[in-house]
Amino acid sequence: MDKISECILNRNSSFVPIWFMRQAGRYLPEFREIRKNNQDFIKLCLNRDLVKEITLQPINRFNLDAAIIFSDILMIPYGLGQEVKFKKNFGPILGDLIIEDILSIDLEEFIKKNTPVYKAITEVKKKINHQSLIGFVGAPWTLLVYMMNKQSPKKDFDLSLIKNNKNECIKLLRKIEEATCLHIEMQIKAGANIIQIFDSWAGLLPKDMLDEFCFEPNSRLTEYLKEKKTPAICFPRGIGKEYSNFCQKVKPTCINIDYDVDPNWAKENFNGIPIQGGMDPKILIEDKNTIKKETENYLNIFKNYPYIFNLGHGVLPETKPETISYVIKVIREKK
Ligand code: 1CP
Repeated sequence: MDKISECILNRNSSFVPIWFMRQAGRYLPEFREIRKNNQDFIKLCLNRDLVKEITLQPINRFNLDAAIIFSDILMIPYGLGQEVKFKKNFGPILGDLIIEDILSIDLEEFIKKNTPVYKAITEVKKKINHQSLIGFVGAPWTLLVYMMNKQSPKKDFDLSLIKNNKNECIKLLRKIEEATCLHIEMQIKAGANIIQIFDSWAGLLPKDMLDEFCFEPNSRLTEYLKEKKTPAICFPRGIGKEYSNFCQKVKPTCINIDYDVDPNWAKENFNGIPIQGGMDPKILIEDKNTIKKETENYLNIFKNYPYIFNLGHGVLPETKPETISYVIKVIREKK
């Protein structure tokens, strides 16, 4: 069994598996080189050979316990027929959304559009040996936010966009969930053995909307994954103290904490559910002593607890690749 499955399915705490969110990405010069010649990001995500190469870049450099397929959560809106573009120094820009059209779309078409993603997973699987192969999806709420807002909510987001249009949004949420299940199923069939569910914008939800828009869809996806005997790592970023309710209601196989979550509090309040991540990615920009101290802090807290080392969000583009090697060394020397 791969180390991550052993840690989160058997709750084995005798070792700490390591991987990083956005381990393939802009902090790696070899990624920037490929990106420079491939301006169209969606096209890049549909290029089987390059997806395989980019996914393996961090695996070839570092002693990691998992490969995560190089793709994007916005492949779901793309597959559902909404235009998705990425503008330099701005982020994603989505095209007009006609909810009626999306609701009536045939999901065969969705699979067809995303087939290169699944093929790339199968290719990566052939090239790795002991590592886990992580597939992923955006949670329905986070995808709904991008689809309705048509750009990152980081810049501008008004909840009334959804509140004033609630019935239609719920229908759309369900359609997204259906496509998400299919995307999960196809990734597993292609060779992914763990699925991470990114609810990156769960923190935008007021308390009275959390159940319907976050807990319930994550719950159904986690259930779906349990039927498929595949571990689910959930990441409801930004929900603060609601993390403990999330664990109680969703019962994920593993929960990724963000850097605002106190790791000691998490350990005491998540009912033994394996934990992943937590450390602020900004720490990796600091000096070696700080990096060592902060990394060891997480290891000490989770000493006898099933824990996967990762960050509280993705690796920042300004991180030096050597820093990733250093963090791995600190962890391996300690445990
Ligand atoms: O060169 C570039 O500008 C591309 C940057 C980039 C990369 C490297 C984007 C655009 N996506 C990715 C890959 C990606 N996206 C991965 C690869 C696998 C790995 O981790 O190595 C993953 C898991 C994602 C998932 C993703 N995409 C999330 C969830 C995780 C998170 O960061 O919260 C989200 C929200 C997105 C949307 C997205 N795609 C790209 C960007 C810059 C964003 C974020 C936009 C925003 O801030 O709202």
